[in-house]
Amino acid sequence: MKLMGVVNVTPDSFSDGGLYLDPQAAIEHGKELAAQGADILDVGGESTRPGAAEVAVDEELRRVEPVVAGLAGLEVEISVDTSKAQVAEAALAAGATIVNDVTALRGDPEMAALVADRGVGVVLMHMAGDPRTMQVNPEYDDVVREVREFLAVRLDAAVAAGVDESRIWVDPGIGFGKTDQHNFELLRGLDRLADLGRPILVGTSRKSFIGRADGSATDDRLGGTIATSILAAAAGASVLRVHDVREMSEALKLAGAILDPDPASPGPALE
Ligand code: PMM
Repeated sequence: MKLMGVVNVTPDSFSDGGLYLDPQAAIEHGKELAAQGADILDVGGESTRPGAAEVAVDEELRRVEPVVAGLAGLEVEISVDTSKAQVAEAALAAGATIVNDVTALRGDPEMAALVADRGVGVVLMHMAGDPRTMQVNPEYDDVVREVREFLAVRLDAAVAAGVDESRIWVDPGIGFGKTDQHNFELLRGLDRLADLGRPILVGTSRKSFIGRADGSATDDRLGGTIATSILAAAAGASVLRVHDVREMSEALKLAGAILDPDPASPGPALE
């Protein structure tokens, strides 16, 4: 199980927008998440929340590059959350080793070739529509089947473009063109994505469907984040993208001791 800690360098992300717009503050935040147990730091300069405005490439570069450079050299991998090849290229040059592309390599015609050429990891995420329109009446017959089919097609396309299959992770895109029920169905049915044969990344952290289910405010969704993430892990997710790394890491230790006991160890002490 891997934990991906979120380092947003944006003025408008839904949960932490504006908090870490200053590169130094974002770097400090990333270091803190690494110390708390993050395996990967996901640096993003463009908000993908519903209705978010697009960010010009120069501005995204200006936000992301110094933060990736400032975090490079830590004992963690760095992913860049972008769908722009120019931003990915600069981030890879600055030390990132994974491209987290919410468009699954559809957003920029140069992206697949870049990932293939650099031999880096890539996250292929499902999104219906784009962030401006995706929450307008999303419809599926069987959301798990359709997300699975989409990911299978994008996986084939990535491999055909020369991307090393062993470096690809897939992601159902919780909240990206889905109703609350769709999100629940996906989390329940995650095991149906297992036969894609690739690690599954899930990001539920602080998302609005949690707030609609339990009445919590954006920066107060830890309970729902932990519940959804642990259930996702139990259903087959192997990478969790979260803002609250310390708490998630604690919760995972307990869940792991129960779900994945090491027969050689006496189990957790009952003190
Ligand atoms: N969610 C957000 C941004 N990037 N990337 C992946 N792979 N999966 C996600 O679920 C995902 C993502 C939105 O959350 P944020 O605004 O807090 O970063």
